Amino acid sequence: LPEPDLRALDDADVAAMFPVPGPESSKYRRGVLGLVAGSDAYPGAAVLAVGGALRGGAGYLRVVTEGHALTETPDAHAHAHDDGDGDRDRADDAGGSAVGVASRAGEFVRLAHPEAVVTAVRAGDRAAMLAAGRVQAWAIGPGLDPGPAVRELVAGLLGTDLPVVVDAGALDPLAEILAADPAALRDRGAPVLLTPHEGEFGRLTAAALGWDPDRTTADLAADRLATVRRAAAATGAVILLKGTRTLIVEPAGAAWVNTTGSGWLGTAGTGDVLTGLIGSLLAAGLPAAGAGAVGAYLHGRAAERAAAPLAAGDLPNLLPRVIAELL
Ligand code: NPW
Ligand code: AMP
Ligand code: MG
Repeated sequence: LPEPDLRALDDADVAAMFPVPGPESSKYRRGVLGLVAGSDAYPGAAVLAVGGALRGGAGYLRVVTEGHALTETPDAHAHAHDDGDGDRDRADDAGGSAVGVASRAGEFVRLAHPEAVVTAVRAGDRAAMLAAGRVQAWAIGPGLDPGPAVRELVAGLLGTDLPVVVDAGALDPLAEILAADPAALRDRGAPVLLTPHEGEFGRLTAAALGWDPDRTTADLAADRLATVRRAAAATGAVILLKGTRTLIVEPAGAAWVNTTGSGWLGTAGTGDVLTGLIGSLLAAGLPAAGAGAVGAYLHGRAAERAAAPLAAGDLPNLLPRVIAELL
């Protein structure tokens, strides 16, 4: 088969793919997104990703944040018991919420976006994360603290049959999983979409594939598309490489290039908004590359409509106008 060409995204492509709810729609049919984001150090990343997800049209947004077990509060004693193994058992299994866990990022999200349903879980508690009900796609990474606990959560999501977006603090943990099991993504039934910036792409390919980071930087400069195609083929992931002209590349080589955006997007937190937006499109049922392409296009168009200088938090509320222009 000839290698598929690169396609430049335009308004018509995006309008055709954007999921518009029909008369039979409900919050569950629209798409339930599970978003794992935020930490004590970066609660803002979770807030920004939630903003992107809500204005991307998620029907139901479940946010999972890592927190700390409460050991002394009367509330924790009222709802949970300690069976002596050093763990605090969860008393509330119904909603999967980990009673007795406090999370700074979770509180930020609750205050900023009351629409989101937040569950705080202990670091690395994949069972509590996966107890979030009716989730149709997952997004993990903005503001997470990369390490063994996040690796547990990523492994838990890879064990589901749902599509997953992996960004930011979840990329290094995913790379470790891939280094140990190169077929980890190929063997699952649903796609994984990675959304690195160039620095993250260098770290990811070094850890997962053993690429030399300096050589990768040179390869990207010489032929960006070919380099991302090699990484997508080798990992089995759809890769969205962020930058001036964001590329979205499938493992088999089919690729899109984004045509919207401006230099004002080079500001902290814009990538976190994009991850939430893409997650909501994935939960609505778009294929992984389509969700990445539509998300990148709308995100860039929102930046074009924003008052300068842009702040990342401006982007979500510009999305309704951008979407209305297209449909
Ligand atoms: P250098 O220094 O240029 O040589 P990191 P991050 C390199 C959260 N955030 N763009 C660069 O190399 C995120 O979600 C929270 C960027 C450097 O070594 C993450 O969880 C916010 N970097 C976490 O912070 C708002 C590039 O990569 C390294 C690059 C860290 O994310 C901000 C930087 O990568 C942020 O979104 C490029 N095009 N090219 C909040 N308000 O809560 C090369 N690099 O260390 O992963 O840092 O992207 O800031
Ligand atoms: P992150 O580094 O994860 O915060 O993501 C940054 C976001 O801003 C990505 O969507 C990039 O594609 C976008 N971006 C950064 N710089 C530029 C630029 N000069 N032109 C267009 N988009 C940019
Ligand atoms: Mg980022």
